[in-house]
Amino acid sequence: MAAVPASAAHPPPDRLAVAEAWPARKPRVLLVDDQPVQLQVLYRALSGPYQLFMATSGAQALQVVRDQQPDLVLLDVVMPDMDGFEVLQRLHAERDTANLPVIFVTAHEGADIESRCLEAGAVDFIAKPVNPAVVRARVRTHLTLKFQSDLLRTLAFVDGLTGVANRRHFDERLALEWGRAQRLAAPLSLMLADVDHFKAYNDHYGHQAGDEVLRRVAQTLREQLRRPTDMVARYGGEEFACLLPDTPLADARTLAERMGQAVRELAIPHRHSRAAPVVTVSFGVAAREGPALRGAHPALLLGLADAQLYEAKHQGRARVCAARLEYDGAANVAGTVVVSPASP
Ligand code: GH3
Ligand code: MG
Ligand code: MG
Repeated sequence: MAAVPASAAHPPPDRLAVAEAWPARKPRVLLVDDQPVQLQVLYRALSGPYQLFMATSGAQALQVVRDQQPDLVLLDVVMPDMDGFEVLQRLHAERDTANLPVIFVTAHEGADIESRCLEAGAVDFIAKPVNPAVVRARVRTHLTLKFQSDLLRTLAFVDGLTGVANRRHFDERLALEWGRAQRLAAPLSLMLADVDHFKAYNDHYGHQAGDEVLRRVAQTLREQLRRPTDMVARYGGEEFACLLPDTPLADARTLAERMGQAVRELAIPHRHSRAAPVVTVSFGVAAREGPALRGAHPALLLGLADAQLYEAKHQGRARVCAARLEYDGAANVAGTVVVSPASP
């Protein structure tokens, strides 16, 4: 039989949903088998359209997953030391790899082993000796499903207009970070940023120009963040929220000042603002610091940031107001969390 050219054997993704979901880079596939000759068969079947990684033991496979973050794993079931079932179990136990699709490859035949593989959480099953065309087809199908679900997950967490995180994503992260900060007695800051006199901006320059302002403000706030754990989200309308783990109030306040200055420096004319001749933002910042505040809830931090934002608006806009969440002297009494002035 004449060799099939690689391009014909691996047609490019053509359907719209597929084309949108597949990344521009080559998909990454990890091949795991304790027998090098089996690895070679899989390698030959898949080389070309994919970036391939290989491992000859379960332990090595877990290491490659950590180092290379593949999109899909073809996993031999029977291996000495750690078999495929155990590898899969360990992948599912880790948050980062819990959704990594795994296709089992095994010489054992029969409905029994097949159903055991699928029950263990594999997305599919390929019998040895493998048929290269079947391997290619299954890999393509499962990569497509994987990229589509990645895309959906991303879309569910991103604000369509500005590209930053959406409210839902922010609320989830706030709950997580609040719990972590309370447990570790770590500082956590929260910032609410609201565009000043934005209704007047829309009225004068039009809604589309307003949308463009929101995009540029979101981008500018994001550019000022320094740590990978910092997050900016569209909280609603023309209001943004930043979550800053391990950041005490004084640092969050400095960051808010810098963000405010960066937005000013965009120099977007705003003839109908009473705060400045350009687009500006007001900030309310709140932080929890020190030991766990018993009985306190993340909504209290949000409420405090909101109260500070209100104060910033009240004082004339285009400024930062900040406060710390703490007890009012009666230590460890739930519900006595009060506003205190920011430390200098
Ligand atoms: P303040 O300085 O007190 O914040 O005044 P403001 O005019 O910014 O506040 P107000 O809450 O009165 O108005 C907010 C405006 O933001 C009104 C609304 O039309 C506009 N807005 C909310 N979401 C969007 C959006 O997605 N796009 C555009 N262009 N405008 C929006
Ligand atoms: Mg506003
Ligand atoms: Mg508002």
